[in-house]
Amino acid sequence: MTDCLFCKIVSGDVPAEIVRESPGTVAFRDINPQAPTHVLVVPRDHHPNVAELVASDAELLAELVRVAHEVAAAEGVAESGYRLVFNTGAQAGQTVFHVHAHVLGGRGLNWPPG
Ligand code: IU
Repeated sequence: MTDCLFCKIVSGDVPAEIVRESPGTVAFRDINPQAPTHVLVVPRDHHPNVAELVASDAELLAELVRVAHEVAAAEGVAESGYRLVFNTGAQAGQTVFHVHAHVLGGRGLNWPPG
């Protein structure tokens, strides 16, 4: 999608600090980190949210979750614990409608979330 920010990061038209890539995904640091580790993992293909992704390409969703765990391990937060978040829909706080997993870790995380 030409007007999608994360599509532009995937294509390299918008710069980002990329930390990991796989055949179907790209992982980059969130520009406004909410924890010492805050990385977004996105599919290269445009899908608006996780519900649409699992319906159309469940294997790609599995790859994305696998990469998210690899990011957590590489960042050194897999052992202590990390949070994987898919904000889905505006009321849940989704602001970029290209599905992305937030990988958050490196500090204690409260529950319930805000
Ligand atoms: P959300 O779940 O859709 O709210 O997450 C979008 C995230 O994208 C949010 O954490 C932003 O800080 C992040 N982000 C970014 O990393 N780079 C950008 O240029 C923009 C948003 I705009």
